[in-house]
Amino acid sequence: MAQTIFVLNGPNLNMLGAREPEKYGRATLADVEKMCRDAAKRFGLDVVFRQSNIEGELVTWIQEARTSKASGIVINPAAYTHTSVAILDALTLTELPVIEIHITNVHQREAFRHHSYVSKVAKAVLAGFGVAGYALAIAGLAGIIGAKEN
Ligand code: CA2
Repeated sequence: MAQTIFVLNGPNLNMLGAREPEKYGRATLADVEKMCRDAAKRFGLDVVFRQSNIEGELVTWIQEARTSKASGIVINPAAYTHTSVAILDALTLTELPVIEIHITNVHQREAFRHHSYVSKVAKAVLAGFGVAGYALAIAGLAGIIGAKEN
């Protein structure tokens, strides 16, 4: 049976492609979902791809990743990266491998974006590759969970 990974996206990422293309690029979230599905398919992985503007909904989905026996999580927590102990706690409790991804290089931006709660639990962090980082994150997670490229 194929392994499943969750790709979770935090607040405002539904605006991708519609605002600030100089910062976030022109791809929409639907384009990112397709990229993720294509990247995962190379490794024989199924994808649950979701976005929410609500912190608690992201916490519930992180818990669902564990109860549904997913193999790992790729997450762009967006602004909750810098504020959410609840998301950190949920990710810690899943005991699943977590890859944190940011479209922009958060370390070149405002000081409040330099700290990430999620990095405390993430196996790896990607930032600054644009939306291509999602495919890189999936390839990295595939290696961690032992999914072979087909
Ligand atoms: O670089 C990233 O991926 C971020 O996670 C994006 C967050 C930001 O708060 C983090 O510090 C870094 C913001 C997501 C907002 O997404 C938009 C997309 C298109 C247009 C406007 C906002």
